[in-house]
Amino acid sequence: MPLRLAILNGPNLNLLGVREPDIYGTTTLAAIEASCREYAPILDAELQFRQTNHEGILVDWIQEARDTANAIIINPAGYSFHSVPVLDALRLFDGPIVELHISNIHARDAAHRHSILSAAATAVICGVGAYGYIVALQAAARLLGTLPSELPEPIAAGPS
Ligand code: CA2
Repeated sequence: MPLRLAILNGPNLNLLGVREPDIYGTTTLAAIEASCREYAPILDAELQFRQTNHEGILVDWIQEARDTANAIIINPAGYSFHSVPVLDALRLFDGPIVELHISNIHARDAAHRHSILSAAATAVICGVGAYGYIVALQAAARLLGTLPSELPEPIAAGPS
């Protein structure tokens, strides 16, 4: 049975590639989704890939993932820094949660430095740019113990 991964994106990420390319790069969210969908068969994964500008919708999708996904990959964007409802929803998810940021949030200003959601995450990836989504897919499969054995050795069997 394929791995089911919910990739959830928060506010303003629909504008990726359009504004502030020095921080977030020039890749659009549609191009990121296409890359993830290209990579998914290597992991035998089925993807939900979604973006919303609305906190309640993100909470609904996290709750929905309890029944439809084995792991959540989430770029919560601005909700990272203050959203208790998103934190509470993540805490109710039983599987691995990979929190992902395109930029290195630790190198940002004080308002963008501390994600309160990391307390509910299994893993946090940041600063890898748009490629972080591919790293997150691998991380989710690894955390679920389903990284395929035919992957190149450093990916499949690296240090645990
Ligand atoms: O680096 C990331 O992925 C972030 O989650 C992006 C958030 C930011 O608040 C976090 O600190 C780090 C901001 C997303 C805003 O999206 C934009 C898209 C295009 C241009 C400007 C912002």
